Amino acid sequence: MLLTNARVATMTEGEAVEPYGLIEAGAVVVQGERIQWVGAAADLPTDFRDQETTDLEGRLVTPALIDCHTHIVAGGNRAREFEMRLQGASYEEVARAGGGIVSTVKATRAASEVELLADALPKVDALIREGVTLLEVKSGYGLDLEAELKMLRVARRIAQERPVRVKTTFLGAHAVPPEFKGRDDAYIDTVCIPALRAAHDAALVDAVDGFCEGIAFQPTQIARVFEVAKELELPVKLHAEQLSNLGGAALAAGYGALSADHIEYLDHAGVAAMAAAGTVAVLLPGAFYTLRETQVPPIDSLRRQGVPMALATDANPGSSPLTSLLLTMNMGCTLFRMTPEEALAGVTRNAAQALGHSDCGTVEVGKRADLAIWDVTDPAELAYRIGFNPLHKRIFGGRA
Ligand code: DI6
Ligand code: FE
Repeated sequence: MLLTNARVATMTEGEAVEPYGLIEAGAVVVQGERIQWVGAAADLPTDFRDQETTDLEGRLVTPALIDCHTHIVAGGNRAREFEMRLQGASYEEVARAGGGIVSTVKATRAASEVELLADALPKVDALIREGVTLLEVKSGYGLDLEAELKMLRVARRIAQERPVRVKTTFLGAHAVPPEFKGRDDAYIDTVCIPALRAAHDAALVDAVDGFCEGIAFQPTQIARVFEVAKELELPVKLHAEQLSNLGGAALAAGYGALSADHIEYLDHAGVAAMAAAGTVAVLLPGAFYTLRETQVPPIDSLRRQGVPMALATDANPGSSPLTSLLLTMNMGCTLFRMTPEEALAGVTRNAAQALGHSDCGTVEVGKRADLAIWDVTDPAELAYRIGFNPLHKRIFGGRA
């Protein structure tokens, strides 16, 4: 397949590279699943010229989008909690009153795999319609062995039902379930860790996550889970510094974490630890917006220290009922003052890095042909519009 007459935002990095890695009057050659050539059409080698050619009429080509942090498999919804919070209850107050994550746990435990899948697919479809080809899905609403495994099996099923790749993350350390109230250490040792081992044995886990927060788990408890992850040779990541600063990002960085996520309350020491470890900052403006948070993540500091920034939906029924990466990009710019180029890198190259994927996220020779073709010419337009989807076509592993 030869795509011509395109503006290609390759999103490659480097000294002599244009913003967005932009190539004008570009062409992309796709062979099977892979990108075989990309560059200015004028430089196209003659052996690539006589192929099935698509004239893109000046459209923009970018890497396909990647949502690197979702809780898209979950039972029920939390519209009532939304109402409570609008009447003044805080997210933490709702959680302490037995609502919040725990109410989704009840609904998730009660749901069958078929029901959970049926609930998740329309949301996955919304992402796909915006050019997503890879998403991460976390467990963490089961909080017992069987229900955690059930969630992860549903997450794996998504990739069989839809043309999309899925990375699964074990998030047993998400909240203390009601039956362990006041016994959080016992929960970690007798449920969370055995469930992680069982899920790993069933080949259901690609990475391990936790929620390090006053209303969830302390750093010492997260460390116990991460020790097991290390033993199992699974990469880790962490919900850190979302509502307060417990030093979670630095803890995660100490384990060579792929990412530290949320990080509104991250301090300089945390940024430095992430920079040293090569840990990606996954920013989740949907949760910031939904919770009407006012503390903005330390974007300038992350930028200055060269910490790669990714953006994700955090799609979940409580703090971020959001299934649009384009809107997430807009929020990253408007709420966090990221540049449109950073926003696009955040849902492509840096999102791939946050998932430990080196085979996608840029338009480069040898990478998977996961591409998005847009009815826009200026790449900044992707982050600028609100509630408008200019996707012309999505290419998944070389298939339109
Ligand atoms: N932080 C979040 O934003 C999600 N999980 C977490 O640790 C939201 C979880 C929820 O409210 O259901
Ligand atoms: Fe989350």
